[in-house]
Amino acid sequence: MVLAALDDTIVALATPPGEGGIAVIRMSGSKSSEIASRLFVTPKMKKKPEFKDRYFNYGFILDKDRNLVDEVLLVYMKAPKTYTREDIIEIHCHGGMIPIRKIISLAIEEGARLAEPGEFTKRAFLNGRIDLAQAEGVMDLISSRSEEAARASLKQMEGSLSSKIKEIRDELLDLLARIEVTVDYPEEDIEEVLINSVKESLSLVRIKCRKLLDTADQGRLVREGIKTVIIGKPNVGKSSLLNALVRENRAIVTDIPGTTRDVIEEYVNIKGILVRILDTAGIRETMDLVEKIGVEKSRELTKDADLILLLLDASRTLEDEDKAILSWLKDKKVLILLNKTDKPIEIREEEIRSFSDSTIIKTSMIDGTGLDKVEDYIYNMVYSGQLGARESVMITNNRHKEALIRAERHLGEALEGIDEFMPLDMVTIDIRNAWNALGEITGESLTENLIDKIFMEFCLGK
Ligand SMILES: Nc1nc2c(ncn2[C@@H]2O[C@H](COP(=O)(O)OP(=O)(O)OP(=O)(O)O)[C@@H](O)[C@H]2O)c(=O)[nH]1
Ligand SMILES: [Mg+2]
Repeated sequence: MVLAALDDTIVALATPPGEGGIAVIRMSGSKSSEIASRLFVTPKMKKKPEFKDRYFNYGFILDKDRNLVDEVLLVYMKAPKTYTREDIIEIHCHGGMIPIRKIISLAIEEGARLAEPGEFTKRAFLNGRIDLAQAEGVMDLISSRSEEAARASLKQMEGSLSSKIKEIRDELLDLLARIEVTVDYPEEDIEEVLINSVKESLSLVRIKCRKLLDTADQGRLVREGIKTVIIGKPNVGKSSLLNALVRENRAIVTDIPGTTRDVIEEYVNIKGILVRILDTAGIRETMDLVEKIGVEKSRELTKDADLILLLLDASRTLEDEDKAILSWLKDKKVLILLNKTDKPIEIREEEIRSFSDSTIIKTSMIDGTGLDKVEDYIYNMVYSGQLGARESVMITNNRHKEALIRAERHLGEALEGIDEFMPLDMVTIDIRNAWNALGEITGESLTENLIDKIFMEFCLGK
């Protein structure tokens, strides 16, 4: 990989645009301190030739005609112990569009360049402070919408995935070295022993890749949230369940069957996990066109749901509509809720069991019975009750998943090659491919263009 020239100094607003108490403008590069010293004056209106490392400087920003632009706090952070490993200046000004814009353009007039999206983090990467997976962890932390997503991003930012990948790559490199030595000095008996040990190591590495890949489903749920669809015949309490889970009266609840006509969507945080809940129109045979479209939509939504909450009215016997829904939800991840259990129970669990072996929970939206169990079920869906599962490395990024799939495939091809008695130096091609695919995760084996593309998707000022 070619390192880009990093001799210019970049500037950008690091806080979100809009009005706020303060805004932080950040500069990175060898000229940051020099540029800042030309804009900044102390309360005694003296220019400051030099800033002390990691100290807050109180003063003012003046324009070229020595007009006051804003009252600020300025920090200088000396390279290399900074976010980008370059000299950094942060100007904490008032959070209004005018001072922000003026200060940035003054910095540009003095020789800085407006940063591209993600460029500060890109510099941290190019200067070797963090690898690509860690940089992506930073971005995921910024955009995470639940505690668990933030936790996973933080771990990635700290390098837990990177060190796992490094460990696997080192094993492959070691393997390649072992093969190389014997290919250069071919002796029959060494070859035999070598082939067996290569095979064994390859299988072990492949298992490690697979284990990582197995966490990708969990990773997606943590990152994007669990898409949960509430479904059932009209009037069973679907909208009441949505309201109970989001703890507000979001959806209209009436005793008239067919109240909900369109899909209602809400995000809720259940034990730190993001859950996207969709309340749908009750499913029944209907002549009403609007309702018919709603019913169709409800069915459509169940197709890519992570979890379906099927509500049944416990105070009535199982009806044909319930049976129909139960049959088309076969092979789906369903949690059955027997609702209205505050009333005398008429429904028979054995009858439900002849259609489905999904978990059944008794609930009541009137007194809140069973809601804690529903929440536990959703939480356990992600962490599947495995002890320590929360602590291990998790794949949350599609790019990483895709690279791992390729690495795993190359390792499979290498193993096949050995089984088909291919010469070992041919097998090394597959091993090398796997090693490269894994290197894409940390950024070591990516071209500059692809790296640029990844950072361009990051947000401005980061
Ligand atoms: N007794 C009792 N009544 C409930 C319970 N849950 C909901 N209800 C009542 O049942 C009626 C229908 O509730 P909704 O939440 O609107 O039902 P829905 O499934 O969304 O109905 P549609 O939108 O028409 O499909 C309302 O009168 C609720 O107050 C419960 O657990 N027990
Ligand atoms: Mg409803």
